[in-house]
Amino acid sequence: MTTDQPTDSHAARRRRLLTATVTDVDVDRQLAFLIGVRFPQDDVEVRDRSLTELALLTDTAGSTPIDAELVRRDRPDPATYIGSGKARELAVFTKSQDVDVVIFDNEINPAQQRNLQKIFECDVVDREALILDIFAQHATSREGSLQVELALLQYHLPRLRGQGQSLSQQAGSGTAIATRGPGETKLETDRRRIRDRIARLKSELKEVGRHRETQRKARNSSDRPQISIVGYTNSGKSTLLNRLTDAGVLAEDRLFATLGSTVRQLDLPGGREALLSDTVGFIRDLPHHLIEAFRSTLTEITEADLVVHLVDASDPDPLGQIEAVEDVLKEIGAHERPQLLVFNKGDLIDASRVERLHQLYPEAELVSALSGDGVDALLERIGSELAGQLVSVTATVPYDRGDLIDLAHRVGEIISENHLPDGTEIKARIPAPLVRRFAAYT
Ligand SMILES: Nc1nc2c(ncn2[C@@H]2O[C@H](COP(=O)(O)OP(=O)(O)OP(=O)(O)O)[C@@H](O)[C@H]2O)c(=O)[nH]1
Ligand SMILES: [Mg+2]
Repeated sequence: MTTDQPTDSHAARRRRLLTATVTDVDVDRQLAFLIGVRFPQDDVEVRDRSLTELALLTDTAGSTPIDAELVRRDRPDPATYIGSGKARELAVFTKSQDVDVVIFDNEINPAQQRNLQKIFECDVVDREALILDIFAQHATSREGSLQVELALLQYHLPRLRGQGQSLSQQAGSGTAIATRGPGETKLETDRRRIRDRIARLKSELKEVGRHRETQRKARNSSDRPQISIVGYTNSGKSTLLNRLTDAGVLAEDRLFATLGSTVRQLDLPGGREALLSDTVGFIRDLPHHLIEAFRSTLTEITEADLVVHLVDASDPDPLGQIEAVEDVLKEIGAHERPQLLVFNKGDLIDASRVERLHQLYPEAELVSALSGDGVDALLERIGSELAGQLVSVTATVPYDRGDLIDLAHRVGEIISENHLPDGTEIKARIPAPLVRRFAAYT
């Protein structure tokens, strides 16, 4: 970028950012300038898309991204990430535009953040802080608020420690002796307060988690299989839940519209019942602190009988989104659950893209949660995926154990049923964990 004479690509990027994000100009919104850094091993398109996504995140967080810059570097500068010369050059521009906040797409450390704030003379944050901020603004449930606060404090704690190190370094060099005593003491107090609060939040969350576990167990006493919809943020998970179950949850063209999780009963073809849940969306480089804090919300996924991985087929980079979601699934320990890949927003893509996705992922389903196209086939497919997990059982169940016959009807497939003098002879395919309930009658 040149600060006085924007180049073509600069102007084009600005236009794209603005049309991608700013729906109406609001003078009260903070103005943000975005910076991404591309290293030699990075794919330029991927970094560019990541920067566009950062613009959407910025908009979601309530700031207006006025411009963005993709800086090339061989490696990060230890003091300022982008190099102090580049930082000063960009600062001329941001000051001339009254920018309130500079947002980095890449992760910057606490020392770099402080140095950059001095140069830009405004707030400097990174993608992680931005995502945490969005969660903090939008968390509504008690559990969600506790989780977000925990993530925020864990993010800030090492940043406080960073200040402490610089204070003691100054003290060691003999330049800031006067500040050492009170500085260290205040820092110690702040740190202790934060640690105490973190401990309290963790124990409160444990309590909430126990409650959630009890609810989950109660729901599950009926042994209905559990299906979790997962996917990149804005891929249409809530729309699909609504389409399949009349759940009536909020679905919006916005990143992170959903921050909690919702469970609804799903009626599968053939009369089987299952539980379907929708939860918080994932994103590239989802902050580790958030994953940690939201672990209990995400447990549902790690215990699902089937994970429906929903992908926005109309996204410029669906494969990148799939990878990002796989990364999070791995991190929460859910990548080995049975998974069904489903492309959504089929109404928005042309035949050649359908063909290409089909070649790349022949086993995947394609639907439009919005129009309902492909949804019946998806239900059939979910039914057969779950049925693949069924095992055959033949038993003669006494008439006073009608509950077992009901169970087989609800969660399994009935092959035959004969009423004999000493009970009902049933041949069925049922989920493996339930076979032992029939053991006495086989
Ligand atoms: N054209 C089209 N739009 C869709 C489809 N499914 C969802 N959408 C739209 O995509 C946007 C996001 O949908 P949501 O259901 O909120 O997505 P989500 O995955 O729950 O998103 P988060 O909760 O924010 O992570 C909404 O504007 C939906 O109307 C579809 O099949 N076709
Ligand atoms: Mg949602």
